[in-house]
Amino acid sequence: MPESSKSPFVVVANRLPVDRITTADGQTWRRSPGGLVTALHPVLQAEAGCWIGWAGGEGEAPAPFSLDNMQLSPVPLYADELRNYYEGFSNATLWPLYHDAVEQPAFHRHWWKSYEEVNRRFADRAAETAAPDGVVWVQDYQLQLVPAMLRKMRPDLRIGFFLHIPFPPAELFVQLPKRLDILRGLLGADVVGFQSPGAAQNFLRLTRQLLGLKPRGHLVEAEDGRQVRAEAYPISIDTVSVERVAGSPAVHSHAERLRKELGNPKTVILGVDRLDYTKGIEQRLKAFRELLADGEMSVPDTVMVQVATPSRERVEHYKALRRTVEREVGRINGDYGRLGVPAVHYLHQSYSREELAALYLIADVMAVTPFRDGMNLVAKEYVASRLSNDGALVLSEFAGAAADLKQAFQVNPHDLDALKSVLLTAAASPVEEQRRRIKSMRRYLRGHDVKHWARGFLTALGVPETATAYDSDNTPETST
Ligand code: ADQ
Repeated sequence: MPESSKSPFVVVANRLPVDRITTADGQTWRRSPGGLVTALHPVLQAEAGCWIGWAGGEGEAPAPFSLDNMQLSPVPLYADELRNYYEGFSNATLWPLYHDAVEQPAFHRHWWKSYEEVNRRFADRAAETAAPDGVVWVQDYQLQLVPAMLRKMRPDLRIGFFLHIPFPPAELFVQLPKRLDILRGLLGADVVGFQSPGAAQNFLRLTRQLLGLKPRGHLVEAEDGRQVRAEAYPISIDTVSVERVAGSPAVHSHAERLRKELGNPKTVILGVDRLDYTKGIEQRLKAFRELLADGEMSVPDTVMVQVATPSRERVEHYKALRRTVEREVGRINGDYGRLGVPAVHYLHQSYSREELAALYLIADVMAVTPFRDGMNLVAKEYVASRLSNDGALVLSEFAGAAADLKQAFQVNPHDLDALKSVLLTAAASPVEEQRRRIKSMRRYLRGHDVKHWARGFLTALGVPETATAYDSDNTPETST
């Protein structure tokens, strides 16, 4: 690649922030509506930046292209790599292990080999793409080896890494057969960012325990003598744009229609999660079933809407979870529903931001009860959408979001009785109390949005304030 077309700012993530769409004129790309791209798009634009990632699909990758002034550099993933690197080591080893081993992590040596190979491919691409003395920001657990691999090839770069999921305590992490490679991979970065201070502490403690390093405060000197910063930068949402969607007349009329279709119940309890065993969906359904059985709640006064976004459908744990959740929904509806009036409305589908916003508007109680979650943006989106300041958020203590949303009705989701009782309390909470809680959380989210997050991280990485003090309209657009 000629020097002149290299990028001073490069993002490396497993996925590119685009979706392939088909129009009358053929195939094209559309920016996906995720929070990460919303936060980084202005920096990428201002800095002629490039995003490296997988474009979806199996086999050969499309040629690099640009969209909304971002350079996009697709990396191929082949069928065996999707099985071994992605579904295997990333989603059946690291994902469960990093989430408190809620499900048993599986270890296979050929998964690791593939993880290394794919990480090497991403690192090579970043090394080719980054301009001299540039900044590279690597994202998430699929790419933990990239910082060290890249550092070896390009010692001139400033390298950041952000982990979107929890980082486990030593007792769990030491189970990982390749634990030293992972730690050394991360230590290749100048700044390693986590969702919570506890996760950063877990990491720093492990550098002492497994590598004999001497962390001090947020810093640790790596084996090659560099200072590495490990600290919490809790991610957030694009608050203003969530508010804008929630305030639109079209979303309001959609919400009214939805509520009517549900039979105008007194209380709607909503869950919105990827269909993932970390999210506590089963336990939440069980709590609702017991409340109906106890006569504490009744249909049609109260109904539950559970959106379970399709996810990782080829991984065994996910197939099993889907069966269990759907069996539980069937059981509840069989026992407590009536013709045309189910107790649980279960939706295994993806939705637009507008449709999700309409659901947030009809939710009197939003139940976000993961067993473990890096942050949980759904909780933040719900709060920001409640422009009328009413509504009640039930939030697990084990979501990263619990540290930010302190006025939520917090609960230990492992304690079924506590979960039942907090759902009742939230549903019956006086509107003045709801307003006090929601208002204060909304205020917090205004000051702590996703741009604040990106700015905090990039400032720690030494990217000048001017490059991160951006503001622009981030509405995704379609382009060829
Ligand atoms: P996730 O585990 O995917 O993210 P979450 O933070 O809740 O969890 O983000 C989900 C996003 O997907 C939200 O923005 C939500 O609106 C959207 N979404 C959910 N269901 C949808 C549906 N049916 N249709 C369309 N969109 C849907 C990981 C970590 C989290 C961390 C984030 C960001 O597991 O802990 O908060 O990354 O760092």
